[in-house]
Amino acid sequence: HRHKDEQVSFTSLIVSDIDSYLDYLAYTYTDICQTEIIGKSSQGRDLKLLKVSTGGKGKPAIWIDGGIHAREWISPATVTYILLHLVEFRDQHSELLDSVDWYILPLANPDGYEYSHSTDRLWRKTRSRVGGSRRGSGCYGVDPNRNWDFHWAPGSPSDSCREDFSGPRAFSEPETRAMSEFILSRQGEIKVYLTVHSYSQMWLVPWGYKEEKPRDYYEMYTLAEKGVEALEAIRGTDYLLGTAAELLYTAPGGSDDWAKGVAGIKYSYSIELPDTGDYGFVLPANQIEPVGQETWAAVKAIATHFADG
Ligand code: ING
Ligand code: ZN
Repeated sequence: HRHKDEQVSFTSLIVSDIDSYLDYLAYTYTDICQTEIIGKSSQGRDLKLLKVSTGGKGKPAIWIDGGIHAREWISPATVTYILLHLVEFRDQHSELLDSVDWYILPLANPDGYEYSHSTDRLWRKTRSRVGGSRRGSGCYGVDPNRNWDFHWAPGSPSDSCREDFSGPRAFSEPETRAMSEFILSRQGEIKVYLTVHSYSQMWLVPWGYKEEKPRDYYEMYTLAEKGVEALEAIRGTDYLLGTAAELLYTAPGGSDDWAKGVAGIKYSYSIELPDTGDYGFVLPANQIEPVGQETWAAVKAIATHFADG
């Protein structure tokens, strides 16, 4: 291989920390946990999801993914924290577990995550080879939050070096394709799509690709408000609630827009975890617990809405 350094022929310890924890949960709590490899990354890493369910058919399900962007380390940590509480403290919310199924993918972009640990702390994208010799740019990676097939916007080949390169085509990345295929295979069942990013302390509601709001924006906003209120009640962390276009910028090809626009998941949100910029992406590890705790409170509040019927 010409790009030997980019091939995975070693065990990646950072990624396997999280993978092993999912395996641990699956073999310790066999009655409610099940791992599933929903696909592979460009470099061949597993995309490992944990399903948490007490069984029975026709229950609403909640999807949560973390780590779409490599450098947002607080995201996989928080999603893993949520998983820990959901499973290991199951007795504290048994009614919730009895009425809602969970699909949780803590590490949606394992190649990028590994690369941000080994080589470039602020890497955002995947690690696919998009700017090969034919295209000329020699750059790697696609922004997996611009790559979803809903109002996907092509860039020019010379854009492949950009941090928000949308890819040579929609779903060019095996990571976004695998997630989308899994979600479509559970269409109708998944009632909430949550994707966890950082940073800026915002609860983002579609659309991200344009400034107009969905027809049912008020309902989406009202449920999100319950999540934000529960979150803020823990330690007073301030969150802004609104559309990405309103609070940040318009951006096509995002996963939350696709989940709503294509998969038909009414309640689809992107959560931007702390902080607001002091540490930014390089949030200290001592923030994992408090951020995990408050985010879990928000997720529980959202899930309770479906437990009530
Ligand atoms: N921010 C998101 C990004 O992908 C976003 C914000 C979410 C835009 C959803 C559009 C749709 O740019 C981070 N921090 O990744
Ligand atoms: Zn992000």
